[in-house]
Amino acid sequence: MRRGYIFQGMLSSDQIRSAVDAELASTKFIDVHTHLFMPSLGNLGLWGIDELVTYHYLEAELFRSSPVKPAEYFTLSKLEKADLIWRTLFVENAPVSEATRGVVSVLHAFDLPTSSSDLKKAREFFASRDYHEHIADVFKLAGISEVAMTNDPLDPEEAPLWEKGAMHHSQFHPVLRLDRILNKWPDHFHVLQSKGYKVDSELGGNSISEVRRFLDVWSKLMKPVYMACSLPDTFAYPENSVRAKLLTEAVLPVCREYDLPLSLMIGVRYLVNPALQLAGDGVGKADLRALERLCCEFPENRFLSSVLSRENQHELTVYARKFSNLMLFGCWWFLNNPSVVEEITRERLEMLGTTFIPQHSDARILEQVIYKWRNTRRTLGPILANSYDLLAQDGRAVNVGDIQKGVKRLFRTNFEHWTSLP
Ligand code: HDL
Ligand code: ZN
Repeated sequence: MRRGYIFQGMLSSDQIRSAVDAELASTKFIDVHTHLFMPSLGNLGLWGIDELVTYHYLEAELFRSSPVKPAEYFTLSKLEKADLIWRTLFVENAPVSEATRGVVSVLHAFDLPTSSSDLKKAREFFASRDYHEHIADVFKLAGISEVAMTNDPLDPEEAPLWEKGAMHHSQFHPVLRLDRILNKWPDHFHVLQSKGYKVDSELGGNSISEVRRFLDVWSKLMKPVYMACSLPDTFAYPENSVRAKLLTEAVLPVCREYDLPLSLMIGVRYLVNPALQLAGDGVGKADLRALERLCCEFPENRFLSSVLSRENQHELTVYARKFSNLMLFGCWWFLNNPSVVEEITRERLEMLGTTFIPQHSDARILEQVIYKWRNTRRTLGPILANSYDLLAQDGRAVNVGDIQKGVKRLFRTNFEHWTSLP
């Protein structure tokens, strides 16, 4: 997109805001954490109106406005679920929550009716789309050049696709996801055994070297840009546990060997309401001394981190000042709402300058990147402009180049350098 402004030299306050908005609009961002899938992973990639409307964020909101019980809801077909959610959250009620308004934003982006009584026209539109062209259109509307995926080597549906040689895609960066290994070893070590890895539940014998061999095989197969794991609010380190042993003796050494960051996403209280299934997770304040100790004891490893509790954000930002091998990213999940994004981003700019990654979409459905990045630009524009405005007020002239470099660092080069992206 051409930059619609030509400002020379020192910028006034109004020009700073215009320049920030223009740079945010014209810079193609890297989306550093999503649950999207490259086209060669087939039906794992979710897209279209029925997936958008049955997003687990909306399922949680449905049960607050409908008499339907979760057990009954989950027996419905995808179309029946979408019809129920559309009627309840979009017709009977104005869609004013972040997640409901996001669906409206996607429909509007494709010039589709946003207040229909049903999903007929939207279904016809998405059914008419060519998937590959649609991906290109969606990325363009979202203003992103590429996304990082979430790829689970122990997912029974996904793993065989990689083993059969799923074709890589330059706009979809693989991420080796470790939850089943680090958090659910007792439930999954037998899968490694079935693939010929000599491991056991207590990590006896050659288990650690065999897990490293497993990670080596998958690092070669997937070519991930980083490894990742979500962790509970109770995550502790140091700790005499299988997780701590796997993390320090297998995962971190392989990350060093392949020069990969490890992303630690901390603070989930899994299935606080199991009846809601994927929508059933909650949030808990974590003890970030675990992250502190890992950053301190493993200075050769690079860490990415996003934590889920608002109450952990200030100390996380302070930790980023203490450890230059720690890169913060995003306003994750329950934090991805303007009221919280504003607070988190302001304190990060104040304490870290532009040395962090402000946001990721966490998109599960392709078209969500459209509204999640539109919201990010809308929320962060005034906040970023304020930082440059204060600089000008305090005596340092601000020019367009400053803003261009700052926006690029926040939304592209911090991640590129951290992950050694080509
Ligand atoms: O663990 C994660 O990556 C989380 O983002 C979960 O997938 C969560 O369910 C989610 O979708 N958050 O937005
Ligand atoms: Zn996620």
